[in-house]
Amino acid sequence: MAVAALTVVAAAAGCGKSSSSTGGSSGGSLSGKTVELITGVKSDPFYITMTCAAQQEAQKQGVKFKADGSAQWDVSLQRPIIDSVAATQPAALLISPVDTDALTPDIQQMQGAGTKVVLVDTSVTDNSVGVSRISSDNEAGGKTAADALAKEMGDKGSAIVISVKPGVSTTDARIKGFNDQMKAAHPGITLLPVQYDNDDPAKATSIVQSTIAAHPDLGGVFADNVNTAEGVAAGVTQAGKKGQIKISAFDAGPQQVDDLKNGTVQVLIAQDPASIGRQGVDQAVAAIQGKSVQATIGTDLVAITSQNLNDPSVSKYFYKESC
Ligand code: T6T
Repeated sequence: MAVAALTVVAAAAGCGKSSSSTGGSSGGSLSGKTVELITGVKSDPFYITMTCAAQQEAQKQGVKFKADGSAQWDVSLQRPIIDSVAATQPAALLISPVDTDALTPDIQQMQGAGTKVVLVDTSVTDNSVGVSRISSDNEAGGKTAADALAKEMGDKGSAIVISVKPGVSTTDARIKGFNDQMKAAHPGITLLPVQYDNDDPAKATSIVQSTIAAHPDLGGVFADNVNTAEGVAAGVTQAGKKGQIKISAFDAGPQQVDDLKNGTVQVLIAQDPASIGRQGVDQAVAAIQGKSVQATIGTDLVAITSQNLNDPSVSKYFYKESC
């Protein structure tokens, strides 16, 4: 598949589906109302980019804004943040839950107390949670990553997916999209079992090294998010396999973009976290005012390679490390 086509396919996935419902009955003015954002991991450039845009939008809309997130991708670290935010009874909560089920009761309790909940990026399986859900089409992104990686691998050799943890809506969908597409369209590639790194780059590096030792025909890795991709790139480089073992990765953090520029990584599937944050605030504000909200919103995905990374319409998707 040509690079230009890749970009179009992935961007088309961002069209998403949307439907409307009413934001509830609390209604009224925005004066003194607070919108809180709780992200998956505070230091992750994806979430920093989302937070910066949400903060700007909140200012524009005239609501107070606060943001927090845990130091690591961990239910036991995110739960106390949710519970302490619940005690302040914000008008709205934007949240990226780090698990599809474990935090549902905590979020539901806030929702029951009147806070308008908007799920940003990740979601939960219980459909009664949240007035709106905003994310990339992660399954479509995984499919695009599979086609790009298979092309780089010449449709042969072994490939592995390295992901964060099971039970994360976004990364689970990426794995599904990737594996389904590999099986359907690239039968020459042997898919190894998925491995998980707990969002720890050092663990991703060691998984790559042990996989290379166990499978000398390893030709490609799909790295499922920012930290995983950073660790995978380091592992491939340290093994002396830069450029030989191909990498397709989700996201476009600063280190990932450097790794694309220096030839360690071949394709990045960038999301649009700024749009997720901005639209999250807009939906929260609509819900606070009792106006109509969109139940689901899909945001853009763009495939970035060495051939298009200098194009401003592509580089605008690079993530930030500060506002
Ligand atoms: O890939 C993003 C996000 O979409 C995912 O839910 C968790 O990881 C990231 O934050 C990137 O590290």
